[in-house]
This record gives sequence, structure tokens and C-alpha cells, in this order.
Amino acid sequence: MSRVVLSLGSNLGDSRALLGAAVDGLGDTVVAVSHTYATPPWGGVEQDDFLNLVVLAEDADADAREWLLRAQRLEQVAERTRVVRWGPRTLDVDLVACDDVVSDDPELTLPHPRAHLRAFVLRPWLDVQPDAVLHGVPVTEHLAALSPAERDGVRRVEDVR
Ligand code: PH2
Ligand code: MG
Ligand code: MG
Repeated sequence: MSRVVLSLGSNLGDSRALLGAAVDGLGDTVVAVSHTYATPPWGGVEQDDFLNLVVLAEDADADAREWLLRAQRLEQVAERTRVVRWGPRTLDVDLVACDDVVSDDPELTLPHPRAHLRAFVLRPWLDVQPDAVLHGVPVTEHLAALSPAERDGVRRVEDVR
């Protein structure tokens, strides 16, 4: 059994439909879906706001690498292109954490190396796992450590699912 925390984001195309289709694409592995949030772009590239959400999923037959493949397949279905690092995209599906796996593999670093800095990951994560812990620290504390501007930039919108 593996339990994964996935961060989904989109700011190109019909983001609501793309995110909804990606959640559907995870099928019955989905345990919980967070609310949906509009979030200012993180990473310094000028672009439209993103829609972000977090999915908690479980599958007895999937390890972290298999979740990565599934995430990449969902991105392919969304015809994801990525021209600029941290730039606009139709769909981004990132593994935030997978069980207690710690990996410094450059292709699959776990937990996600920047998750603790991103309110657009932390805030929705708390919807599905209020007692979540990252790097031994409660996610609530990571979120509290961010600037108020970073936290307040994450605004709840109508759920895609
Ligand atoms: N994804 C990025 C870069 N910046 N900013 C927000 N708000 N949400 C994202 O999903 C996002 C981002 C590249 O993965
Ligand atoms: Mg990403
Ligand atoms: Mg990604």
C-alpha cells in the first residue's frame, strides 16, 4: 500500500476542466480532494494566476516511481508543454510526498524539495490531511512560517471536484 500526496496546478487552457479531468484520471485511487484555490504565480515568472489543489491517493500496487509515471501520463493527456521553468502550463502534477519515502534522486526527489515554501501546496494539503507532517514539522507550522502575503495570496474558489 502506498499513499501519495499530489499537488496539481494549471494556468493555461481551461484550467478547471483540466484539473477535474486529472482528478478523474486518478480513478478510485483518490482518497480525498482538497478545495480549489486561485494562487499567484510562484517562482518569479510573470504569468497568470494558477488554480491549485491537492489530492490524497492510495494504491496497494503503486510505489513512488509508479506514481511519477501516472503523474506524467496525466500531464501528457493534458498536452502539457513546459517552455519556461516555473512558467505557464496546462497541467502540472507533482509528487509532494509518498509514504515516508526520502529520496534525493534528481528525477524524483521526495518529499518535494520546495513544498514547504509553497502556500499553494501547503494550504490545500491541510484540507485533506490536517495533521500532515513534512520534514518532521507539522504542515500548519510550515504555513505559519510563510509571509502573510504568501499565505493570503491563496484564495479559495469554487471546487473543480
Ligand atoms: N507551479 C509552478 C511554478 N509556479 N505557482 C503557483 N501558484 N502554482 C503552481 O502550481 C506553480 C507555480 C511550476 O511547477
Ligand atoms: Mg510543479
Ligand atoms: Mg512538475
